[in-house]
Amino acid sequence: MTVRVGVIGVGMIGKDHIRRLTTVLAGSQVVAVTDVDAQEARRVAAGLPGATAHRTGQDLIADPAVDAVVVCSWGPTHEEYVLAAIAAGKAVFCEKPLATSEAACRRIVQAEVAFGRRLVQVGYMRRYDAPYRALKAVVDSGEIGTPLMMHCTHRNASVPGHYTKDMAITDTAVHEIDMVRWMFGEEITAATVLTPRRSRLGGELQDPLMLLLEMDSGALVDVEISVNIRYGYDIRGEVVGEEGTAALGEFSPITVRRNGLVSGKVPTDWRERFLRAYDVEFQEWIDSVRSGSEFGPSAWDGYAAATVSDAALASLNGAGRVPVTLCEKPALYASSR
Ligand code: NAD
Ligand code: ISE
Repeated sequence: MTVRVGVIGVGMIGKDHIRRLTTVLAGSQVVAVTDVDAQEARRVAAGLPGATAHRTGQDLIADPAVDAVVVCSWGPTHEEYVLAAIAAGKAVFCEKPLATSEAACRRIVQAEVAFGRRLVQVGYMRRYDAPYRALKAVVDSGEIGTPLMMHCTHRNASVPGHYTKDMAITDTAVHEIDMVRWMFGEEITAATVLTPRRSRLGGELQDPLMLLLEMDSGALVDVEISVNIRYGYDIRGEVVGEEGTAALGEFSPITVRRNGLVSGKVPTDWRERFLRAYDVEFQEWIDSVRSGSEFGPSAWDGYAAATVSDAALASLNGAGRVPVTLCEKPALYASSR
């Protein structure tokens, strides 16, 4: 069975996912697209044999030719489309964040629980990245002892003009928030945001910022978020255990030694750094839709990440250390995290 996919939002990542669904992966066909920029939606549809450009996301979800939905529009629009897909009983892959507040994510969780079966997967692709998977395997093996801390760095060369102060948490740090829940296999219990001296390259943004996450076990995670670092896209992570440390390797595929210097390539952006992770993530999603088997990161994971990101936002806005409390986990998500 070929999964007929409809894509909502044909901006940067929407186009990249359409490319991988169309030319890289097996088992799917993009049959419909939509965007508030209707002209762009028509242009993208014209490049996809047999695809329809729908006027709205709701029309796309209702289209009987669409088996499964991919949501790649801006974060604040996700809730509406994910709820509509659940109401239509269609599998939905939603780019992160699932929604931009804890309350919106809770409504999605409630709708999916009421439906009675998992339909939602959230685009937390670090869980599919080979270096992150290797790091987690070392942590899980116990070879560095009990994990005590993790140091994370999340640097973007630049961000688009519509990027707001809050997005440093809801759009950027949310990747680490999800990743450490998965890496440590436990929930986050408190968040504190510290604001260092501002970079003049960040304009009105508080850039950089430092996020401190407290894990249920007492382990601590620090995350540097810099979104105008200019030199490239730099993602780092090091877990400190009782008996050793384990860190993601440098990402450059080659190292050049010349004139007494050693140099390597820094990825330009997330498309380059996580290229293979997105491929694996989407192939597994297509296979789950085809076979009806369990999906990856769930609505519960999206809810947990949004709850922590709400706490971090409160901290960024002056609330200091903010504790995190999750609601009771529904049985539908027993295996989630
Ligand atoms: P973008 O601005 O390039 O594209 C978003 C597109 O959505 C635009 O074309 C816009 O016109 C369209 N849009 C906005 N509101 C809409 C609506 N109500 N209905 C239909 N279309 C609408 O942004 P982007 O960088 O592609 O990000 C899109 C989403 O993907 C965001 O949630 C972002 O956080 C996520 N993202 C994830 C990753 C990742 O690493 N997993 C990387 C980049 C972006
Ligand atoms: C973007 O939306 C992503 O998800 C990227 O992975 C992240 O690095 C960037 O900061 C976000 O804006």
